[in-house]
Amino acid sequence: MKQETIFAHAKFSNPFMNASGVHCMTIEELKDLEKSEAGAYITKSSTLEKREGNPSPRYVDLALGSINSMGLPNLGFHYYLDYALEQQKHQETPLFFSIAGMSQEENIEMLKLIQDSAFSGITELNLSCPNVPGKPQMAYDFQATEDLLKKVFIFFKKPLGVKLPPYFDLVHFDQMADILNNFPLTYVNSVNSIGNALFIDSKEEAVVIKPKNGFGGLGGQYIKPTALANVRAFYTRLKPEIQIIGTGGIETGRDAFEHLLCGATMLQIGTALHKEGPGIFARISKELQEIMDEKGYRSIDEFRGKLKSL
Ligand code: RRO
Repeated sequence: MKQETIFAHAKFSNPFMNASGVHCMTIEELKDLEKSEAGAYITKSSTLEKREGNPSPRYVDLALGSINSMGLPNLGFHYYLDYALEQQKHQETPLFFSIAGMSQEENIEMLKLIQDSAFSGITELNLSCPNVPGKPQMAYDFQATEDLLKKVFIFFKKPLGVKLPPYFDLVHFDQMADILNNFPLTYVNSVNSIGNALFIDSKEEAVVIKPKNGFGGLGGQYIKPTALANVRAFYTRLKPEIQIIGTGGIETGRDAFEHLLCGATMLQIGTALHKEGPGIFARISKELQEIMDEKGYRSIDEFRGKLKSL
């Protein structure tokens, strides 16, 4: 395979990893990812304390994607930090650590604990969970995002990326990129699920998930064009030191190729991993390789970001 990827000054065997939330809640699931063909993997976004999350059914696979309103269930920050510290002693696959505090203070507290720990990997700050009733997606509040990052970078010196929700207006891409360019961020991950979609079973005349009267985050094929737009928009607006992780609608090697053309460096898979399991990483990496061989590309760097305009 010729998919070696340099990200955050480290080398990865390929660009593929899970999207936080899928197959990464328990140590057992994390271990499955570690022994898969993924180039890296990431923990479920955590809060300081363990959370049960929303009532079930709260995740449903759809023909063209998925809808979820998990509500940030997780086993608590220290469960994942203890695993990460143990894992890095005999690391086979690099591990990213995801956090999603319910407030600015909680995010700062977790980041201080990471800063003061021996964790030497990359942290992802999730600013875009759409599913906690009463809690807006932080990154739709531009001022709050800027305030948080100002406070964080006073003390946080380890590699840090942010997971963003999708944006739908060019002015919003401009405004968010202007904010992010002021900080020593390692990466931007676009996109989280498209928040608060409503999927209906017309035979039953009912919604398909229980929380929030059926409203939930949309993932999978439905969202690929939006994800590609967000990857491209940030790739063309952010300073080159800020790399991009492309997430949204990656199910085949061709989807991966498209995200890379838009400028992504790493690629996260959520819905399709949930449907297929960790075996997806070997398949998708093989499919990407077939496309690269057919086109005569010897490395991803030869085509990354090189999407043509008409
Ligand atoms: O747990 C969730 O409901 C969830 C989270 Br934290 C997130 O960031 N994105 C998503 O689709 N679901």
